[in-house]
Amino acid sequence: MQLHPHTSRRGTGRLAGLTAALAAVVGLSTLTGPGAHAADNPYERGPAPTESSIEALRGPYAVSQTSVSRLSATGFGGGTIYYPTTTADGTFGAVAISPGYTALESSISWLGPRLASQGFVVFTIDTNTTLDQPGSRGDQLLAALDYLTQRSSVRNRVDSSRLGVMGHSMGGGGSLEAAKTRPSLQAAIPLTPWNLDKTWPELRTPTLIFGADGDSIAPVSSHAEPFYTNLPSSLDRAYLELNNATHFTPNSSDTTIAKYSVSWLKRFIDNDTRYEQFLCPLPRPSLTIEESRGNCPHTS
Ligand code: 9J3
Ligand code: ZN
Repeated sequence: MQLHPHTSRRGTGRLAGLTAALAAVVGLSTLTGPGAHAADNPYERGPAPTESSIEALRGPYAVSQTSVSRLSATGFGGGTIYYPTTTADGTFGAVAISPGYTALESSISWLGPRLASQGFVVFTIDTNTTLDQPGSRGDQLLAALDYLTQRSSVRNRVDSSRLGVMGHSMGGGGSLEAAKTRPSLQAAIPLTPWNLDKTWPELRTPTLIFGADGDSIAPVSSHAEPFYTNLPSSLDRAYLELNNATHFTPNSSDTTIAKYSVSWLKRFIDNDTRYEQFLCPLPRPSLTIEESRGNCPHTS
């Protein structure tokens, strides 16, 4: 297409031309957020990642938090929203995270600032009761995402079309239930998940399942592994089995969980192919990873 000298795809006339010229002179990064550059992908956030940046305790974004009281919540038990403080980088994708059976939000709260500092709005929730089963936890994750995008004080910071779910144990089983219910979800990450339903052919959401080699509460042989195997083979999916780990490994800060979760959320919520290098080829067995399975390259 021929562009008139004084028109372009973005902006109109003299002012846009002046802005472009100014940006060229001073560099776009002085005008926008952390490590910004002219990106083809409108959902890309933050600087180019490295092995050390995805392993770091905190990513490039400063994080703020706000609590959601149980009384103000509908369909879940309240929680805490962690979000990038800046408003200079547009909206962010978001993820809701459920704890497991008998557990509170505090059992998964380490993921809030860890993931938000990489450029996501993260909602760690309490459930209605600590005894709720995976199906209910799935519904509650979806209610929390609806609260986040429609009613929360940070709703204007969230891109409601780019959402994901995570959870521990029955909360991980709940994240599979949520993805089954709402196929528009862009990513699911069950952490040492537990569910009586072993078959997930309905899922259309790219799913990364973490198992733990020493899990005696949700043994991988009857939970994480069959869940992975019974996802559609056409789906972008992965299974990472943590080495020297237990059912409760996801309840404390864990760099292996963090680095691959960040990469999965970036790759599928932000469509950020800069993170594909950490997911494909699959990580080889190591001191931290007992086994890995998945399709490479990814197809969505
Ligand atoms: O959420 C979980 O930790 C599920 C594991 C469990 O206690 O299952 C027994 C019913
Ligand atoms: Zn099923």
